[in-house]
This record gives sequence, C-alpha cells and structure tokens, in this order.
Amino acid sequence: MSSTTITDRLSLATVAAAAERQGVSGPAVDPRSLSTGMVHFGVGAFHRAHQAAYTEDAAAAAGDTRWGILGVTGRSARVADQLGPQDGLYSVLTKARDSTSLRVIGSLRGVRYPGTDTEEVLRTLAAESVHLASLTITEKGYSRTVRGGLDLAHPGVAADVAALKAELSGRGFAGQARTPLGLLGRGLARRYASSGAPFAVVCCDNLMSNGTVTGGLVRGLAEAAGAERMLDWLDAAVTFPSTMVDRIVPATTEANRREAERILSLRDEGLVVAEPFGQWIIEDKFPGPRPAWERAGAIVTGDVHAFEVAKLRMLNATHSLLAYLGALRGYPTIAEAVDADGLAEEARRLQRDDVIPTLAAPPGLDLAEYGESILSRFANPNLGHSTIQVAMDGSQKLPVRILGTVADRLAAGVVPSSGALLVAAWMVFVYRGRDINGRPLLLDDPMADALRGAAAGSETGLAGRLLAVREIFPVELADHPGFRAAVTEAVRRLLSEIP
Ligand code: NAI
Ligand code: CS2
Repeated sequence: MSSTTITDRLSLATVAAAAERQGVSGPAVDPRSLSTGMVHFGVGAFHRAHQAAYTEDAAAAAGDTRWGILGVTGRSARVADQLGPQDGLYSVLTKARDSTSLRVIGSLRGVRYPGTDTEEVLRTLAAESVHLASLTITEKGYSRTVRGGLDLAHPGVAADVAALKAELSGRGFAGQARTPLGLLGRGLARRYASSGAPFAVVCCDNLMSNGTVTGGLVRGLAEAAGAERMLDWLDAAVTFPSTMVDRIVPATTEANRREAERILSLRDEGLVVAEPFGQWIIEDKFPGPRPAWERAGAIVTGDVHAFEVAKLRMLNATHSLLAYLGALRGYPTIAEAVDADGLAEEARRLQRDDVIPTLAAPPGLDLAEYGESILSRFANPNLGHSTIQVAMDGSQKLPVRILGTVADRLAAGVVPSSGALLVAAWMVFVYRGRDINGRPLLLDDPMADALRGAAAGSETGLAGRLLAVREIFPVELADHPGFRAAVTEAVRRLLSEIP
C-alpha cells in the first residue's frame, strides 16, 4: 500500500463518513446534543478509554444529554491542542488477542489547560448544570506528604491555598491554578459562594480508598485557607465516592495511530488503545444527579472496598512484579514477560501465597480464577503494554500495591517472600538502570533523583539503603528482620542474574 499521508482530521465535519467505514463504531450519542454536566481532571489515555466511554454509553442508554464532559489537562496543553481541532472527538482502538476494533467517542466536549483556562474551569465547576467531577491525575498528582496529607510545602499547593483564600474573600480572580486539587478546591469554593448546589467528586486513580483520600485532601486545602464555613458546606453537600477502576490502557504509539488512520481514513491525534475488558465499581454516594453508569455496565454499590483492595493487590501488584522482573530480563512488554520462563509462576506465587490470604473475597469473586483471568489479560500479545510504562512511578505505586500486603502477612507471622521479591526487583531496577542485555532502563519517578542517591553504593548494602527511604517504606516494615532478610537475599540473587 502506498504510504499516503492522511491530513484530514477526525472532527464533527468528518465523523459521519468515518462511522460508515468498516470496523468503525460510534459515537453512541450526537456530540452536538450534549451539554456539559461533568468535569474531568487528567484527560489521559485511561479517562478517554474508560470513564468517557462509560459516560457516553450511559447517556445513550438513558437518552440523557446532560453528561458532556469538560476535560482539564494536567501539566501541559498537549491534549487540548490534540483534541481542539477534533471538536473533542477521538477514538479508542480496542485490541483483543486476535481482533481489533475502533470506536469514536463524542462525550468529551472540550479540553482546557489550567495554565490559561483556570477562570473558565472555575465557572464550569460552579455551574448548577454541572453535578460532578472525576479525576485520573496519576498516583503522584495528589501532592501528598509521606503521611498522606496535603503537602502544604509544595509550591503549587501553597499558591493554590493563597488563591483559594482570595477566591473566598471575593477579591476576584486569583490567577491560574497550579495543581488539580487546587483548581478543584477553588471551583468548589466558587460553587459554595454561589449556588451551593450539591456536588460529587469521583476519583478514578489507582489509590486505596481513593474517594476518601481525595476528600481528605480537598478538606486539607480548605482548612489551610481557613475556610471554616466552606468546610461545613463540604460536609453537607459534597461527596467523594470511592471507585474501583479497571481497563488496561497502554500509552498510544505512532504505529497505533497509523493503524487507526488506515481504519478511519482520518488522522486522530487523540487516539487511545485499550483491551476489551473494562470494569468500574462505584460507591453509591451522590447527592445530586449523575450519569446512569450502571446502564453502561458499571456497578454502583454501597461498598467498593473489597473490590478496590482485591484489584489493587491482585492485578496491580502482579503487574508491577512482571514489569520489574520482565524489564530486567530484557522483555519490552508485559505480554512477553508473562510468557517468559518462570515469570508467570512467580506471579501466581505472589497471588496465591502472599496476596489472596490477605483478602476478603468480594461477593461472587473466586480469587484464584480472578488471578488467572488477570494473567490471561496481561498475556494479550496485541496490546503492546510496555514493562517500562508499568514500572514508572514505583515510589508511588509500591505502597499502594504491595506494602499493605506485606504488612498484613507480617502481622500474620508470615514473611511474604513474593512481596519481598517484588520490592527487590524494584530495587535492582533502580540500582542497575539497565537490563540483562545492557540496555538502559528509564527511571521515570517523581523521586528519581532521591532514589538514585539512596541506591548508590555497595551491592550488599542496597536493600538496607532503599528500605531506609521513609517516603516509601514505613519503619516497621523496613526494620522487620524477616522481611529485611528476605528482601536482602532476593536483591543478592537478582543482582547476580543481572550483572
Ligand atoms: P496518562 O499519562 O495518559 O495521563 C495522566 C494524566 O495525569 C495526564 O492528564 C497528566 O497531565 C496528568 N498528570 C500526570 N502527573 C500529574 C501531576 N503530577 N499533577 C497533575 N496532573 C498530572 O496516564 P493514564 O493511562 O491516563 O493513567 C492515569 C491514571 O489512571 C493512572 O495513574 C492510574 O491511577 C489510573 N489508571 C490507569 C489505567 C491504565 O491502564 N492506563 C488503568 C486503571 C487506572
Ligand atoms: C498499571 C495500571 O501502569 C500501571 O501501573 O498497573 O495502569 C493497570 O494497567 C491498570 O490498573 C489496569 O486496570
């Protein structure tokens, strides 16, 4: 096939023709019919493949056009620049093991960048026609201290606290927001000072009790601003439901974009790639209207905790184990790592021996079968999920994914050897910075410099030096003799395998 350069972009002007093409579906609703009913912070790949798709399906099933989404980017205007010329339209390339399909999504009605659009986002958050906000800003996006509270020493947070004070004093616009939670907090203050209408904030990041965490951080912002009356309003009118979110959504590659172009016969700069599987379990805690997500396959229930813990400890810990061991052994993708000799068994051992004993199985879930289904999803060779992408932000992910399991096993009098192996694999990943073939391994982590500094030194002292990083390892874990010995031995063995 000649390599023709496709210049026409996916947009409202071209979507109808695209939807007629073979292998293309969507949008499920006419994007022009949607009014904005929710705001999303962190318009990354996962939101576009998960919440935005569920929300569009819910709108279609209920014939409810109130749920257009205003997206708010995080650290750059890149996504706004990608989707602006496309009228917010983008597509999801769903890659099953042996088939690929493409769906155009129309629920994202605009994308704004806080660096230039803070005032518009504040107005939207305060609007009575807007009832909720959701977030996927990554584990590191919450500006937290070691103990989990809002990091008031963070310059962006400090600036947002000052701006919140100005917002509440009625001194007018207080400049562009510096953090997602700062922008959200100022928007809630604007809402409190105007209609006071109820609101829900739906965290969709891989954090334990993610709604409770987010609510605590927003309250921390208001407390720092001395906003006593706003705190009372938050308690009375704003909820922070927790969620369990699941769909494997790897970063989009240029090869993905070219594949989508061949299907769409249009260029889609906002393309995202995902597996077919998706799951969304949402705590039923909404003071006002929300999309009928359950009509799109989500589960809205009174208690999501067991689902959250099972998913983060079973899926995400296994993902991290395969990412670090796979990357060190030179496997570029999770699928190759799962198929490698011995690594699937290591993953099963982690699930069976260390994780499952700490879990209360969610209703109707067989944990062993769940573990196998996870490995089967990871083994999808069509997805191209890179080990290095899953390996990123380990300082933020390990505490959520494995250290709770470790603490529970130690409390039960058992040293979790697989959990120790996962921690050790991360340590060697940090220390070596290269795989078994000598290829460099990128350390993409908000603590990268501190970790390199802590890791530097003798091989024999590596485990002790990184266990001493209190932002990651609580002292009761780091100093537990059995766990310390298990990590030290696993580090020694891995270092000998990765010279
Ligand atoms: P992404 O890299 O495509 O998007 C991340 C978003 O977070 C971007 O909008 C970025 O601007 C924003 N962000 C990143 N660091 C930030 C910071 N320090 N402050 C403020 N904003 C920041 O990543 P993706 O794939 O959308 O994943 C985002 C989150 O979604 C994950 O961290 C995880 O918590 C959750 N998730 C992801 C899944 C996946 O397979 N990709 C599946 C399940 C949950
Ligand atoms: C992955 C998750 O990148 C990672 O750390 O473990 O994004 C994973 O793909 C999702 O949680 C799956 O739902």
